[in-house]
Amino acid sequence: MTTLLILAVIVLAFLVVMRLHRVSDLAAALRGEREELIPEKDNRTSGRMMWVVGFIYLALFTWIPIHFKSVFLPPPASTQGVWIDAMFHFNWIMLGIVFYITNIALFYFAGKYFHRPGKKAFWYPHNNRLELLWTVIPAVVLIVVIIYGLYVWNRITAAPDPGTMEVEVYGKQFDWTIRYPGKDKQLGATDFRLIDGDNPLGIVTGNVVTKRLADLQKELEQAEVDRAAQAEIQPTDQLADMDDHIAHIRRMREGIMNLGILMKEDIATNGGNSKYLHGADDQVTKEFHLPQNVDVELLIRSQDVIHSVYLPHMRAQMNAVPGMTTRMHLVPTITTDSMRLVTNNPEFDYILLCNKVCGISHYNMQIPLTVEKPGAFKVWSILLPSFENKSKVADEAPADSSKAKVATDTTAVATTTETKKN
Ligand SMILES: [Cu+2]
Repeated sequence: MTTLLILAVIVLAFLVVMRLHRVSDLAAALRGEREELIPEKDNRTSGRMMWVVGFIYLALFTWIPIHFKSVFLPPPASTQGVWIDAMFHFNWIMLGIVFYITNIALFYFAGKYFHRPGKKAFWYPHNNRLELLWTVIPAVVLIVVIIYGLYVWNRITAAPDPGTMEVEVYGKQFDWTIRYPGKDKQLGATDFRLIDGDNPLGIVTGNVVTKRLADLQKELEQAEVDRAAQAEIQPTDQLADMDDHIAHIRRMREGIMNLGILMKEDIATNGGNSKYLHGADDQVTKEFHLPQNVDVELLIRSQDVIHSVYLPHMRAQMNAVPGMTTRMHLVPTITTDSMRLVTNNPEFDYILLCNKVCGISHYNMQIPLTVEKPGAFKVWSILLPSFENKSKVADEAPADSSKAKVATDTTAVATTTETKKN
C-alpha cells in the first residue's frame, strides 16, 4: 500500500513539473519571447545533465552484476562448462570494452557540444582511414568470436573415443527417461513401433519382437471374428471401418516381421557386435545419475516434439529432436555433495530440465541429476533392473485391461483404437 502511495506521489509530482514547464512556456510567449530561442544557460545545464545521466547509467550498469553475483549460477560443474564459461567471459569482455567506449563517448560529446549561438558544427563528411578502421576491427573481432565458438562446439560434439560410456536421455511430453547400457556397456537398438507401457523406449530384443507378433496375431484373429459376427448386422460403412482396422493390424504385423528379418540378418552379419543383441541388459530408469570425472556421451532422443536437454550447472544444452539422435560430451567434475558445500545449500541438486516450450506441462519436465564418485555410481547402477528382467516381472503380474490400453502408445496404434471405437 505504501509503495502504491509513493508511486502515486512520484507520478503526480512528474505531472506538476510538466504543467509548470508548460506555464513558463506560455508566460514567455506572452512576454513576446520566441519559443525556439533557448538561453545559453539552459543549454549548458542540459549538457551537464547529459554527463550526470551518463555517469549514473554506467555506474548502475557496473554495480548490478557485482551486487547480484550471489544469484548467478555456481561455478561450472563440468569440463565442458569451463570451456563455455571461458567463451562467455571472452564475449563479455569484448562487448564490455565496446560498450564503455561508445557510451562514454556518446554522453561526453553530447554534453560538451551543447548549442552556443553563432557556433557552427564542424562539417566532416568522410574519412577513408576511419571507415576502414571501424569496419576491419569489428570484422576481425567477429571472426575471432565465431571461430572460437565453433572450436568449443566441435569439442563438445566431437565423435566419442571407443569405449566412451553412453547414456541415453529420452524426452517425451512431459518427462525424461534415462537408459544405461548395462553389463555389455552398449546400448541396444530401438524401434518406435515397439513402444508400449513396459517398453517406453521401444528397445528391440528377440523376445520383444516375438511377443509383439503374438499380440498382433491375437488382435488380428479377434478382429476377424468380430467382423464375421457383425457382417449381417452392421451397415456397410461400419463394416468398411472394420476392414480398415484389420488391414491396419496386418500392416503393423508385416512391419514388425520385417524388423525381425532385419534383426536376424544383422546378427548373422555382425555376430556379437549386432546392436540387436545389446538391448536385453539395458537399464531404463527415471533417475539420472552420472559418475564424477568420467567422459559420458549423452545420446538424446525425443518421442513427440522438440525438447531440449538443459543442464544449467554443467552449462550444457542440446535439443532432443524426434526422428534423430543428437549427442554431446559431458564430464561432470563436481559431485552433488561437493556442490552442496560450495553453494552452502544442503538441499542443492543438479537439475535436468526441458528448455523448449514443448506443451502444457513443459514447466514440469525436469528431474534431478546426481553426480557421485565412480564407485558409488557403480553400486547404484548395478542395482538397476535390466530391461529384460523388468519386462519379465511385468509379464508375470496379473494382466489387466488398463495395461493393454497403455500398450497402444504409438500414434499408429492409437489410430487403431480410434477405429475400433467407431
Ligand atoms: Cu519438453
